[in-house]
Amino acid sequence: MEWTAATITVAIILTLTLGRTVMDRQWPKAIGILLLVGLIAVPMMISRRTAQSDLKQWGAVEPAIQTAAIIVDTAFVPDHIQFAAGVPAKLIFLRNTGGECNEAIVFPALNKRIELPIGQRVEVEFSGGEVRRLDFTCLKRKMRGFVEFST
Ligand SMILES: [Cu+2]
Repeated sequence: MEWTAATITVAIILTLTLGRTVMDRQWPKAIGILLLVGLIAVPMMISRRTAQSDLKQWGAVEPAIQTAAIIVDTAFVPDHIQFAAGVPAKLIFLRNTGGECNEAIVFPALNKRIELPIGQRVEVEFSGGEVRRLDFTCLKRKMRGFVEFST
């Protein structure tokens, strides 16, 4: 249900009326109002859900995915990425032959180790819901980088 001025007004009136009937112990009236609300709200919610699944079927509500690539050499290039919070994100790591302990990277906060075979594209996906900064390092923690989700 959309929270337009009209639906908010109706909701306030119904809540006040319902409150009064409950205080006056007019139970049949209170039940009547609740049934009325159900009769209006349930079909609205069902039609809304149907509309959304139709949209999904047509690919219209597929979330956009932010992507960025990082070259892993003797350093991470670039060494930090900025993403918008609340949007799914994908980091693509591409490891060159440079560096000593780059066969994997670590995201300490996620307790995650990601193997980086030379010359292969490795994708790391984030739901991106929260505002946060995630650091990552090479295995000896000499090379450092981070990805930041901000508003
Ligand atoms: Cu290293």
